[in-house]
Amino acid sequence: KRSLGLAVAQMGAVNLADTRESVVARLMAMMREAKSRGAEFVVFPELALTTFFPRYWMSEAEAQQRFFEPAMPGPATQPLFDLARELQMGFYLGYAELTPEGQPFNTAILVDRAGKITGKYRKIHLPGHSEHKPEAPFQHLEKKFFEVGDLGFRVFDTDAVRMGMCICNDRRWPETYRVMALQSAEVVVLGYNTPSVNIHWNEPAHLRTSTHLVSLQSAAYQNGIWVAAAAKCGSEDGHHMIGSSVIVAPTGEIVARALSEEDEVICVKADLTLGEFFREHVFNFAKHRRPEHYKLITER
Ligand code: CDT
Repeated sequence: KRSLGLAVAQMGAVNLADTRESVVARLMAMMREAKSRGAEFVVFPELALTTFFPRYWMSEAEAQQRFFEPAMPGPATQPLFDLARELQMGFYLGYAELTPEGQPFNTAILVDRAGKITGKYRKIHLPGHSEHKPEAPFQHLEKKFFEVGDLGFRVFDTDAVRMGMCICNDRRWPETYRVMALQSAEVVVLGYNTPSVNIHWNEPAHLRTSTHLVSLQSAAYQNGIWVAAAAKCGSEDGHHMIGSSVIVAPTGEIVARALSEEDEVICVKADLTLGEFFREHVFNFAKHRRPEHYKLITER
């Protein structure tokens, strides 16, 4: 049986005053713990290096200066790559990317056990708004601070596992996973920052967690894939975000779930052959899909 020691490193709050160096030290401590528990790959959150800054109104220039990475690895993040090579541990990391041309993206990378970047993804489904909402308790300015990702939903063979990536709001859209499953993804990894309060409508608090879970569980089952999702959660300077980081099997079942809203590692030995049964039988795409009846999906 092919298997992968798969860990999710949930993060508690990163406050505005926290330095990149202190955050990287937390990530490194969790990478070491994941290794000691048998992991070969660890998933870190979306925008893992800073507070979830789209909640604050400021200019694009100020956001880029304070929260974006012009280089990856950069001086503060290099130690994480060095540790990955030392421990022979792959990872997913979300961060705010500023390209040499000045384009801002909400980005995630895949890094292999040699500490080399093997894949990049730029968030496609950007939630929120671009205008100032002074009446709201906080902002959700992803549409102001980021451009729509331009790399599509690709898959990457990393240490002999076919992996796909997405970021936060992408996880709620079935097309995200289906496009990667059509490229034979075996594992989809993602990070998220989900505020407990929805500023757009009066959503009951419990739905923030249940819609998160139902999205991941249905996607895992309907595509015969493992899904591993890492939250940044807890109260960042008084702004609470949900936890419930999980690892979901291709059966749609949650096999590990974080209990806390703090830094916490969850870990499983993921049987990569499990998804094959689903992809050979009920979800044998080549045999049973009827794309001629799905055209509307790409036309609208
Ligand atoms: N980071 C992110 O994409 N969060 C969104 C919040 C949606 S409410 C504007 C999410 O889907 O969890």
